[in-house]
Amino acid sequence: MFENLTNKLEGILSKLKKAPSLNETQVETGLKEIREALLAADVSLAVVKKFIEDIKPKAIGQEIIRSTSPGQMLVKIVYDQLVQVLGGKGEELNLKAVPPASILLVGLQGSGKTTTAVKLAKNIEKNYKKKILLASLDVYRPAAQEQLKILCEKNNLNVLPIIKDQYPIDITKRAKNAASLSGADIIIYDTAGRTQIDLNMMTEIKNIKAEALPIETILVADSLTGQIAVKLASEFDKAIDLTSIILTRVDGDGRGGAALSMKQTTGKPIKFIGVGENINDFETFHPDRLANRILGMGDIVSLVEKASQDLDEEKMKAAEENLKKGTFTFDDYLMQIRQMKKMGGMEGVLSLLPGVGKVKEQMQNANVDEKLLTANEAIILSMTKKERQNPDIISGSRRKRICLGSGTDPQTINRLLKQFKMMSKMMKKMSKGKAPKGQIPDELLNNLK
Ligand SMILES: Nc1nc2c(ncn2[C@@H]2O[C@H](COP(=O)(O)OP(=O)(O)O)[C@@H](O)[C@H]2O)c(=O)[nH]1
Ligand SMILES: [Mg+2]
Repeated sequence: MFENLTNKLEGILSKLKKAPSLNETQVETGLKEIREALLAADVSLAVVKKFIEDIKPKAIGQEIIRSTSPGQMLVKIVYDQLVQVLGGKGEELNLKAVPPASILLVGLQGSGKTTTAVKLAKNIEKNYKKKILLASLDVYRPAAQEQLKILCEKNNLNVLPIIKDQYPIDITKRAKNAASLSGADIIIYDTAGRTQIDLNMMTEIKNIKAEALPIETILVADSLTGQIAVKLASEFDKAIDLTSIILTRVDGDGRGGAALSMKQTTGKPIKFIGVGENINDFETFHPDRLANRILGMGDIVSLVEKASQDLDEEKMKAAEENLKKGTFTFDDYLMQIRQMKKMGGMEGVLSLLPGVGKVKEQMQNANVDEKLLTANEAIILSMTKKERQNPDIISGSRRKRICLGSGTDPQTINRLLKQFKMMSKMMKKMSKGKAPKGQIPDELLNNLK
């Protein structure tokens, strides 16, 4: 899925991501290519415009320039924006209602409603451990009700028995009764579709909705229809207030325009995608995972991590400022320990010391114990916010609590407290020019062993 867009973005970004430096023209060209790729993927013009407008200031601004690896940073910026456009954190199905809660599936004929009703039921059963009743309100298409019944029976799902010639509203009432009697938590209504939206269809759905009082009104839309699916969603929403979207046939969608335009254009989140004809070909929609797939770079995750590590350097600078001001706390220290572990060595944190001339050499000779870092991290994590800001309050009973929380012994805690005190004292001295620069005093170094 989304192969076309993936191929294009991969081409554009892999050229840029290796560049050791990027000038404004290169970035501009890259953005223009991304714009074209999105348009070719049938993403709506308004969404594309906003996409480029949002990343532009970041891409040609400080974030790229200050970054140690501008190409990778650009990948991260594009990735973040993709996640944003796809719906940010993503939204879960809303099931917070007095049971039986109703879910109403609407959409055009052939969009995949009946198949989706069954897929969704299986998904809810598995992930939310709820008892479900399905009911078909499609009294127009021959054998539509039987289709749902057969699918449900095949998949061990409860389905409302068919009574011939009953109106949709009456079936809805019957479903509510049956659900109450059988103790079902959720009713999923599969409704009739038309080949296009018409007044009769909307009136019928409105009436059904008034009877069913659904907590979720979900449009099932065929992603292969691209912008038509998005327009359809807007129209349905205007008429009957949707709560969410399920996109089907995403397995065959090489472009991805509907998925990328839906949230921003309609304001409604995509909650699931159908990715095949089988009952299990159904996935919770995760914007971040999809953005990963779309960027199509197996190494994107590590790239992004690397990029955010670059951002950590800014936090390190802030810690350095605190250090100089003498307001260095255990929170700053924790951040340093983590950075240090990432960088795979003690040098990182000590490179913060003003004037690091001989530090590296000293460190290598001193054999600092990396395990101690992990213990120190556990200790700081077991401290309260207050204790991290003001370690002087750590009394006997607090120390005992920290011991238990971190799985260390009082000795290790004392050593960390002593080390921290010494460090901040020394930092203050150094920043005031009262201590020799470019050298770590032996007493501190010994404490790190
Ligand atoms: N490839 C693929 N086919 C699907 C998907 N969802 C539904 N279909 C197929 O689309 C056709 C119509 O589905 P149906 O549920 O009957 O649509 P309805 O008219 O909206 O109820 C069936 O052949 C389904 O197997 C999907 O996510 N991927
Ligand atoms: Mg159907």
